[in-house]
Amino acid sequence: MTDKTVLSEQHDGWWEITLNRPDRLNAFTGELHAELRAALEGAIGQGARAILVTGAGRGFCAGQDLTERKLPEAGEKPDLRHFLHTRYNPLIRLMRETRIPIVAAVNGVAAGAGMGFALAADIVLAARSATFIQSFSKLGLVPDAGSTWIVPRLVGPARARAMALTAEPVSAEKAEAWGLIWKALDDDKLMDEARALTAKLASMPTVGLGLIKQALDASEHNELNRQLDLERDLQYQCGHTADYVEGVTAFREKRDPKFRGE
Ligand code: T3D
Repeated sequence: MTDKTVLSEQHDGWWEITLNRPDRLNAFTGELHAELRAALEGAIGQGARAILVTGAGRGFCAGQDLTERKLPEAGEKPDLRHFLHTRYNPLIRLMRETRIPIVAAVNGVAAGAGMGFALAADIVLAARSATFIQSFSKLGLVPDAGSTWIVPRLVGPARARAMALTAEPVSAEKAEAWGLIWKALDDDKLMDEARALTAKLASMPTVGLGLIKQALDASEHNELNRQLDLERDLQYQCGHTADYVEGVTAFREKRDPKFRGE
């Protein structure tokens, strides 16, 4: 037993990070934010080549812990900006800016900022029983944790607006059909597949994968000519890696490559 709100387990080149407040569906508190940031930064700092994030118990993450905030008395004006500025925004930036691939295994409901957290991962797998909920509108809030940016880009404006305005749950299977996530899996297969995928990513050319993330992120705002130039420049960098040499050599020698992440 542990009272840690985030568990971090090292494997061969990859880390599994688990939100651990199962009785609160892993809702975010200040403590959980701090432990999650430390776990992600620790894994990256110790040379992780891939990271898996998931939730303990029956939920993935129910967003902000709604019992943590002191509600304002008459006349008081709380500053919710502070919590986005110091907690959610740095978390989403860290996940999007790291060159290490992150897989999310959404084992149950992902609501509010918990959905934004899941979608900040590079590849999102979900159990068929999981649901995705933009629950903010029920509280008089706007979607945060990057949701107003990523959801319309993934599913288009019509679905993004309806999700945000109605707060209706979207099933994992519909999320897959819409392109919100990569794959919905049978509940009992989720963690095995997520771990196998993360281990596979950790054995791939790490520098190249990081540059793929960079290229796809940049394409969100680049026009074609700029993106073509970027592809040229990133390919130049790839050509200097040992993994590029290993990949081509292994192909020519008709054997499996052994990438070192360099
Ligand atoms: O303040 C700021 O920083 C602003 C930023 C906000 C970012 C946000 O994320 S706002 C959105 C916050 N999240 C929500 O609004 C979701 C609230 N939860 C729910 O709507 C439901 O729990 C779910 C739809 C996610 C799941 O429903 P269900 O029926 O499967 O489970 P449940 O019975 O509602 O929840 C189980 C327990 O977890 C329950 O506790 P209990 O009754 O057994 O003692 C419930 O209170 C607790 N729980 C669920 N979500 C939260 C929570 N406790 C605290 N905070 C939660 N977000």
